[in-house]
Amino acid sequence: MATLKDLTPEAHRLLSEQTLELASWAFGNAGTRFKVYSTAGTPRDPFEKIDDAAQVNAFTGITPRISLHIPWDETEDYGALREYAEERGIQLSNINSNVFQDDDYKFGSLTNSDPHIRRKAIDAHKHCIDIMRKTGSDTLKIWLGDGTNYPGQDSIRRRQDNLHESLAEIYAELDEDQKLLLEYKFFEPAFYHTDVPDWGTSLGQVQALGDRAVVCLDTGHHAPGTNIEFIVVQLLRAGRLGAFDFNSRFYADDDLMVGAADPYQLFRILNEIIDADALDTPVSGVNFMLDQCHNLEEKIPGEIRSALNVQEMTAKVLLMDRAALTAAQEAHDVLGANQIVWDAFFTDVQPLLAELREEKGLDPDPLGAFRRSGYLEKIAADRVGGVQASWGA
Ligand code: AFD
Ligand code: MN
Repeated sequence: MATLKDLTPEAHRLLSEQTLELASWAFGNAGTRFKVYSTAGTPRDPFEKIDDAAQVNAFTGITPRISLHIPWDETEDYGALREYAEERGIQLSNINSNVFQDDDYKFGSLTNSDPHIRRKAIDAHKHCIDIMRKTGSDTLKIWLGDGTNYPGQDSIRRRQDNLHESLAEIYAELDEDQKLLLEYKFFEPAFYHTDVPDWGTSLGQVQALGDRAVVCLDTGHHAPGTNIEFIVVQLLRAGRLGAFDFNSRFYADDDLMVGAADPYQLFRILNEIIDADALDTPVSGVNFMLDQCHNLEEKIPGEIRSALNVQEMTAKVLLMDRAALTAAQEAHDVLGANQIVWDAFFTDVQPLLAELREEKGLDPDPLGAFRRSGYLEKIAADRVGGVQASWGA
């Protein structure tokens, strides 16, 4: 069992200053291609999503940012939305493009063989950049559903060339203080090949653009058994790890609560982050985000639980004696080195986290405190009528 005194002053600072970015779409209705279930109280617009995100931050103290998704979060007045968010302690952050839900993109968006479709997709990203200038966002996040379903359907090589050309035009549109975040996913919605399927493709494409293009690693976007922490090391060494989309999976891109399927994997990922001194986002430039869909569980509690899961694994890693680990590694003390990692993973950090929250003036039990707040009952009663937000599939 560990308490705050078991942390070094620097580890205490890192844990205390840790932040995560929430996704606006986590608060909307979500589901699968078979059914999107609705929940009483679901937000009807980005303002209500910000209200819900502000609840997660109010009880956890570590989620002061929100990613928006365009057009799902399209609004008349982004200045008003930004002001509304900032009044509630929430910063509008990454802008996620969406060129995967329009019939014109059936055979691809930025990779499409038809230059008119590519133009439409590029312009959709330029629209996102315009929005970034109004929200004060510094990152354009791109995930493409582009790919093919059968061998021979299209030219894999020409699509890569089209992708580079399209991304280069989008990248050139960015202001000097803005960056491009390219996310990969190994399959779905395309089933034979995906145009940005893996970290190597994303890395190659961003390196061809310039220094302000980086990779987004979504933890649910790898084939089963992938050593994700290895990819973390490689992208960090290349100086191109821009962000995580944290979630967890049992089978595919399940978008489940981070850590729920494999907390040890989350621990190992954070271990490589801390080993590389990359946890401190303002210094490392690595943004830690949640990208999840709460199909069945209540959304705000699901986001609180997820943020606490990341915080818990981070605390465990920060407790590890890295000097002893390095010494054991250099001595080829296999069992000793593994024992250090193992012991850290199984350390109970709840007392430590309770102390940390009390230091911040927060309830030591964020989830219980939120449930006692009555917020869920209030929004279920107040948010009647209108059209509930969903990811619009
Ligand atoms: C979907 C994609 C990807 C992306 C997110 C937001 O799989 O993870 O980051 O939508 O566009 O989950
Ligand atoms: Mn993602």
